[in-house]
Amino acid sequence: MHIQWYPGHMAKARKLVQQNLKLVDVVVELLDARIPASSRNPDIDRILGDKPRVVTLNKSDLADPDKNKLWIDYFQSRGIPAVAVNAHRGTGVSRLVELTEQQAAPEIKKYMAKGRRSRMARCMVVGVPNVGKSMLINRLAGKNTVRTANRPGVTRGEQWIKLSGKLELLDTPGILWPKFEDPDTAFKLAATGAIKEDIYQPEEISDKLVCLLNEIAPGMLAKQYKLNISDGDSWELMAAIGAARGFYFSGGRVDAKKTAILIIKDFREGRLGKYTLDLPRQ
Ligand SMILES: Nc1nc2c(ncn2[C@@H]2O[C@H](COP(=O)(O)OP(=O)(O)O)[C@@H](O)[C@H]2O)c(=O)[nH]1
Ligand SMILES: [Mg+2]
Repeated sequence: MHIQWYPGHMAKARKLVQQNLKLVDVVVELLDARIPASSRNPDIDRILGDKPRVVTLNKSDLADPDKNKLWIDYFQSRGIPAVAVNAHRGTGVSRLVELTEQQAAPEIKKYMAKGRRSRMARCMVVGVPNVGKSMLINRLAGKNTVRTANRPGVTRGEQWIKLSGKLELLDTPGILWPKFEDPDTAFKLAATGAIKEDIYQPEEISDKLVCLLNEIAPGMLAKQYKLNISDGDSWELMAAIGAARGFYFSGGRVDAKKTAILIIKDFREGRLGKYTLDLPRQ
């Protein structure tokens, strides 16, 4: 799904999140583990305020495992519990439920301190498009598709899913916009597939991606694509990759677009290895 973000849409998205925020004790802030900075909504801290949260690095199966640890430490050192998950397979998901329950506990205590009977803690998933919100919600729901009745105040159709004896999840995620106005962020969103490539030329994304991968993992592309050169600038490498695959026009020139699309697809699907394109700011 691709969303065109205009100021009106952004205001509406923010308002929807703010409305649901009032109903929950904890927010599961979902990020793409390959680009934890670039897949973060630029206003998220202001929008969430002091609402307890758990930062969740999804698609951790496609990211560098050491960098996953680095990012988790980064958030935890700032007082935000963080966990790496793979919504596709369910890895890390029980740890996520545990952390969310832990974050909710003080909220429930505060609630009971007002003399009320204990209640279930509630949480919701928030993130930019394509981070895996729907997949995570489905994964968390699992067999618990028996959903509790609508509560007043919730948008019609939204329901609560019981995740444990203590915790319920809103079945509708909050969708916020990414920092697409920053060119480096836009490139990383495009490279990982969060922004549809029809907005960008594949050659441009592939050029930047090859540069970056060449920095992170020198020699990897030559090895993966069995190139007859071991190094070169991004255009030399792309031309060699196209040649190795036999992507030629009838005149003998390498089909740069076809080559670019192949490289981007191989990267997105993890065939070139596990890479994290964003590093935490020290
Ligand atoms: N490899 C991998 N792919 C995932 C994971 N979670 C989601 N995806 C894929 O990411 C894409 C977007 O997921 P979706 O749940 O629709 O994202 P949403 O827009 O945030 O709701 C889909 O193609 C999913 O198959 C994950 O943990 N690992
Ligand atoms: Mg979705």
